[in-house]
Amino acid sequence: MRIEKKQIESHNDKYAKSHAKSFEFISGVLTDEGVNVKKIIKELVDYQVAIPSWALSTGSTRFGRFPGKGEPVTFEEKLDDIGLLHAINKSSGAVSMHIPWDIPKDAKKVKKQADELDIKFDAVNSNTFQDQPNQKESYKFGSLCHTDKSVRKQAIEHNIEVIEIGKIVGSKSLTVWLADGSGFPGQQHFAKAFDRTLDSLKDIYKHLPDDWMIFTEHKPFEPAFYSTVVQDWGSSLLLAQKLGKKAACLVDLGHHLPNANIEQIVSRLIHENKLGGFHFNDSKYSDDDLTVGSLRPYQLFLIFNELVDGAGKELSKTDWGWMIDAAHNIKDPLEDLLQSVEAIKIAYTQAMIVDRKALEKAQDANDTVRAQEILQHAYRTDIRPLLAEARLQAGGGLKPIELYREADCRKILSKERQ
Ligand code: PSV
Ligand code: MN
Repeated sequence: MRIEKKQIESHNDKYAKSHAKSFEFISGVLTDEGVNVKKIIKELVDYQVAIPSWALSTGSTRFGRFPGKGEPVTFEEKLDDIGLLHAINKSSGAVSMHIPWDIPKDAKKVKKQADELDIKFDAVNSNTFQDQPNQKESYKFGSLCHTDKSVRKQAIEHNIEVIEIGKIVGSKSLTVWLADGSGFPGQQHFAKAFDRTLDSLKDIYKHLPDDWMIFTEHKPFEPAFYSTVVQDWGSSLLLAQKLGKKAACLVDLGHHLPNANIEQIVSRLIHENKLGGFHFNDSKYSDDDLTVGSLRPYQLFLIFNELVDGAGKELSKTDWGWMIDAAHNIKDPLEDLLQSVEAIKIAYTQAMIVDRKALEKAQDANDTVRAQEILQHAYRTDIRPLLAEARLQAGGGLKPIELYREADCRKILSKERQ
């Protein structure tokens, strides 16, 4: 399904008056505060968030799956869904592929389809956490860390194949998340498992094109419930430092033990020039993979506050990767993704309006109260009309979820994919 320009325009006409009123109001307020509204709008038009190909259909818990209607099956259909999202919000112009879940039948053809939909290829993800049919060796006891050389070799070759597919579609980074670890004390020698992982990654690194990055993604537990080889940002940083300048760390917001100060981790990685990218999601317990910003929007804002501070330029101009990694068990996945992208851009915009000079002054003077006031003032400012204005200027819809529903997208997709 493709949404027509006319549909978007008539949707925008309906809300034009109320949008103009709220946009004018907040622009005036921010301008008075010294914010360059035009610059922010331009950045909001440029800043894109990659949609994971694996999040376009209903996910599952281990207790069941309740699939929705009209969900994509082939990678081509998944791309079409991202194209639909991007037409609506003009902010989802990238896809993150997971191999072999997404081996495109014809990579060149898929690249053409993506170009037509104005979609770029963000990081490609390898998968050595599951055995595939006809696979020679099993990953039951790990992949890149495995004690058996032939298993490691198979996992290395898989990553190299993923790079090759990524090269055809124009991707520039490889994300490696490993389930490698152990289920019980004594099962695995921590140091040896780490060394084997590093050696395997070194082999993959050798095949990385010069303009590519490899991202190591940490996670404290699951599926390994006693130890995980790359369990935290410390191990991830060690690997990235030992691999070289084409390696950096990927931060998945759900991959931290409860109450971890993620914004401080982000700051530290930026400081060491080792931040690679993000997997955005939200959670109450651990890796819940919920809609971004649905539970801890203030934390998300604080993370973006560090990003804006550390980048020293527009985030769209950095080479950091911006991806969502979520699962949708209850909601329509496309509506959920529209909400996630919106939440990311809200947090980013709030971070852009922080009075950074005043914050620095307050920090230097140990004025804790002032510092908190400055951050919370930005966080509590309703900047949503700026996002709507950016979408309007880019040719998207003023109210993404409303537009998606008005255009009956899910019903049409269900009919098309019966
Ligand atoms: C693992 O939990 C993870 O966050 C990795 O990024 C995987 O690639 C992804 O989820 C799979 O859904
Ligand atoms: Mn992830």
